[in-house]
Amino acid sequence: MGLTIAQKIIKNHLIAGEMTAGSEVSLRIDQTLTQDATGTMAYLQFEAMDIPRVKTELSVSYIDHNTLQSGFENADDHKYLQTVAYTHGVYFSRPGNGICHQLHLERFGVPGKTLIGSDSHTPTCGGIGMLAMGAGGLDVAVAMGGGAYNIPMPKMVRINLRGKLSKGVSAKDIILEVLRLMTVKGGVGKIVEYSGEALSTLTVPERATITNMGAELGATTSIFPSDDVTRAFLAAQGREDVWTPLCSDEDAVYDEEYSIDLSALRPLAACPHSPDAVKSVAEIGALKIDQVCIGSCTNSSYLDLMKVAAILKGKTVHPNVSLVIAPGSKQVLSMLAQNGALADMVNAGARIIECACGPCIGMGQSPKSEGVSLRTFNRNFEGRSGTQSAKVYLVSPETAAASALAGVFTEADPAIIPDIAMPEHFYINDNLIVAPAPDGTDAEIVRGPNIKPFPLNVPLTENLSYKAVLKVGDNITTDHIMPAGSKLLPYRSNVPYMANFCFTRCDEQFPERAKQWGGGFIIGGSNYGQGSSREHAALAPLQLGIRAVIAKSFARIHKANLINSGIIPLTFANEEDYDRISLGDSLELSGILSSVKDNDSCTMTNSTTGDVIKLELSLSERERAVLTHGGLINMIKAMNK
Ligand code: MIC
Ligand code: SF4
Repeated sequence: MGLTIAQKIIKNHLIAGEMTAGSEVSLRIDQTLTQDATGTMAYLQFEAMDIPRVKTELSVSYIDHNTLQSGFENADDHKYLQTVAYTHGVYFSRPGNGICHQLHLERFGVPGKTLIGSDSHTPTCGGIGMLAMGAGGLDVAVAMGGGAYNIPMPKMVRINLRGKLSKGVSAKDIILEVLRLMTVKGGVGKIVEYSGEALSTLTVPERATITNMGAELGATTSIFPSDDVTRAFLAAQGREDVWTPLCSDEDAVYDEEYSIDLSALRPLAACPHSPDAVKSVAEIGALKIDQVCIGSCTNSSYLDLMKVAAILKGKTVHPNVSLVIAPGSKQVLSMLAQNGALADMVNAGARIIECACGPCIGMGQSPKSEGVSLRTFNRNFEGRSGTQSAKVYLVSPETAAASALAGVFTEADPAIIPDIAMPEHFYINDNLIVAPAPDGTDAEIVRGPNIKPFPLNVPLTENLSYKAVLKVGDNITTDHIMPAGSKLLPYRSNVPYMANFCFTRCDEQFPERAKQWGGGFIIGGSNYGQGSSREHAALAPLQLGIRAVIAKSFARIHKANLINSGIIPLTFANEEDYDRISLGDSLELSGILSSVKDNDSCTMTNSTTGDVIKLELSLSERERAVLTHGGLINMIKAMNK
């Protein structure tokens, strides 16, 4: 039987496990990336492992999230990240160089290799045929130390693209259409591969928009073949030598297939507050808008911003709209500056901000109260922009630019969108990448006062009796669990402080209640923990004494983070039992240690109501051991004794 693209890469990197969907596979990881919001924790964990130098082929630490620096905290963390990278063999991308995913695609990604990153949008490099996955910081730390990365073997989905995009319709509209078809939980446990006659019409930056936002499907990753288009992109980046061809076998077998006719696609938008609440721009109509933000790891490439500049050229942004543009990388910004496109944007009234995540993660540029904000980003979760009442729509760069001029939702006029060709040579200057110290150098690692020890769980005991300290609904995101934004992101190295804000978007009293009740269990709906890879969404609950989360289903990365923290993820055998638990009920998991060790199910007694509820445990042997030890760090420590 033939293999899919992802199966070929998995086969080449398989350390242990069977390649049958659902069973755990251990993969050798060639490259890792971290960013500054998750990186401090990852390197603290790496240091705790006592390994002098990373064992990967390449590891890069990027600064792109926490660049507002309204206090000493971020600057201190940046210094720590720079010095820890230098000492342990990690390349360091200085602030100002750009967004990790854009940069990794431009400068480091290699077709056919494996990459994990402590950021959920790491699949961006799937745009050049890399098996690139988001992971918790601890899993990245383990991979840097030469350990395997473990995932349930995903099912394979094929999306066949035919036809050709019309002018004014772009790659963003393709992924929005996929989200409409599959929803934010439709990709859980799956890898999405793109194929079909239309591939030759999609450049690498366009492909990367699609694989980037595949994260919003909950997919393990998304991937394109490595073909002549990939080769041309790598050649233009001066890296043709790393190109290898890679495609699926003709008789490869897929578990699910979709087909999209690009010629029939119209400009789309994801409406508040979910990336899968997709409508056409025409359907939304001439809705008045207050803000437009263009950038993020989804849509900030040279090609995207050249189209934006062409739409803005010679015009003025509508007086009621604030237009903000953040180019994805120094390379993009330099090229726009060199060819005059930057001047077209500035003259039209665009507010140019640094090459970083910025407004995407609520780092500045929060919209006004009740404001309507059009963004070329990938997430529009409630409150993520920093304004709880704002309504964020996710659109393509073309729709964003045209709407910024009109002051209302507008499709871009195809007549004014130029054909922007892929440059034959991108402007290359890697002067903001700092190489690590030669092996054996004894350099100082600088730690600021913002860095506090992270919480550790205790080994699992036979019985756990706690109250339901929080009950939430479906599709809870990691932004609900551990909000980000300019006020909290600076404390990513200070879990005890962050924990005071855990779940406050859903229930302001939660942190206080958890402390008073001495911890507890959380009851969740389906797709619990979707979104970011931030392990803070597990560490903050751990800090507050959460011992188990009982949900209808879990998002992949968050489930792994819970297990790494020693918090037990349990699912309801019958989803209706969710209704038999209320906030404050006393719950007993008796015999949980034995169940975690070798059972796929267990029962929980609701002592408040007398109900006995059947729960399921879907765990690999390795995960059972991690939970028994009370988390991965405890297990590593026990093994090293
Ligand atoms: C995000 O887009 O939510 C982030 C911020 O990039 C996160 C990582 C983080 O929380 O630091 C992600 O996507 O994993
Ligand atoms: Fe940064 Fe936004 Fe991309 Fe996350 S989604 S990496 S915050 S640009």
